[in-house]
Amino acid sequence: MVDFSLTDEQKNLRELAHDFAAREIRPVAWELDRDSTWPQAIIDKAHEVGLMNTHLPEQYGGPGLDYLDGCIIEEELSWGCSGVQTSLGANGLASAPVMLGGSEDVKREFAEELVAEPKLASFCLTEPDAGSDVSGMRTRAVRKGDKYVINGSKCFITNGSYADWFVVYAKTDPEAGHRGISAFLVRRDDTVIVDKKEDKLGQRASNTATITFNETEVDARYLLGEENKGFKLAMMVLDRTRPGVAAMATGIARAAFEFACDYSKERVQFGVPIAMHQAIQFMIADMATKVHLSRLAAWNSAVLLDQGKRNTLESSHAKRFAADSAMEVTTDAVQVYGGYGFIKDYPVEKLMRDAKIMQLYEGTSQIQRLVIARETLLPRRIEEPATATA
Ligand code: COS
Repeated sequence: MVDFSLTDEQKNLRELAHDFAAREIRPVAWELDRDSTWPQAIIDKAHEVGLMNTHLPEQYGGPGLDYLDGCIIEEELSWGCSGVQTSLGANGLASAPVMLGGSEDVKREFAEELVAEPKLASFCLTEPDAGSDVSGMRTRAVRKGDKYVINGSKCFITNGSYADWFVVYAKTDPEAGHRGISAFLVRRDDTVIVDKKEDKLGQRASNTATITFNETEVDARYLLGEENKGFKLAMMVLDRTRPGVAAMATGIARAAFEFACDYSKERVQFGVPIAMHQAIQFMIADMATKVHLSRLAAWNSAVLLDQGKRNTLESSHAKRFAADSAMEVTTDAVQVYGGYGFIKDYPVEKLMRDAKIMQLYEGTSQIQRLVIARETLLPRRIEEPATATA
């Protein structure tokens, strides 16, 4: 039976996340955006109330929430501010490859630390010359005895300046293309250098940095999954995190839609509130449809994961549609506000700037179309390693 109604537990979770967003995030969101301020106080509180590390399994001390629960939380927190949610949620992206490929001891060590304290972890895949083309990466990991030595630079790393742990993808067999990449869990030490904090268009409350690994030594037990199987691990991670990005995009779009509805009922032109004009009503109607369908697509791609099914196609549908919709809805919200929409005293221009990254990170909208086209035209059976538990 197909049933989109939430359980009482899920409704409570949504209420908890919404109250947190309304009380702790919304009131400071525009100020954090203006000054590009790191939201440490919010991170500490979110950790305290259990809104971080939600996918970490109960056996390692985590809350053990499922992917649909994650989407519900991510939409609400992004409704508050998606820059803050990106800071809160990046541990989910970094912990996915650990839960998929780490040994029992490594999973426990990593998860227990994140649960005990508001520590942060970053996912280091992208490089200056290897964005969409993951296998073009140049970072090298060379085995020396019971260690690997990593050299290279990663860019656009969320929480990079503050992370205690990094999941780093590196070439272990440079001649083998995507079959020569491995993933490692790396603790911050003085060989891990933060080169640059980016000054961004949107999501200015999140930290995005370039990180260089300079002769960084990693214990071989921190190899995640098998050597040279890191590309597949990265793809499996993105299948698991793209539903959450779609939910975040839904949260941004919903915020813009609500602002536009309220404003259209207040703003009077030609003697009536502009909501009385059909030109505005049709924009509001399209915005409502896009928010609704984005949420359904995000939930559908998450539920498949919760059922233990592969969701590559559905997560790309959801990420692509919700990201593009967030861009369209926020742009239309600015339009509903007219000239005021373009001014920073009004709330919607921030949302339009924030929405842009949804079409870029965790795979651009073009990469999602590539995946959708391949899954549609040439569907292939992908064997996932037996270690897959997350
Ligand atoms: N799950 C498991 N395995 C997968 C997979 C998935 N979703 N998608 C691909 N694979 C496997 C393939 O089966 C293939 O395996 P074999 O080595 O056994 O042949 C291998 O991975 C390579 O796949 P493919 O040929 O499709 O790789 P491409 O180099 O063409 O890259 C894209 C595919 C473009 C889809 C991929 O590189 C990608 O997603 N890029 C975007 C990266 C991204 O999102 N970056 C954002 C930074 S993270 S915040």
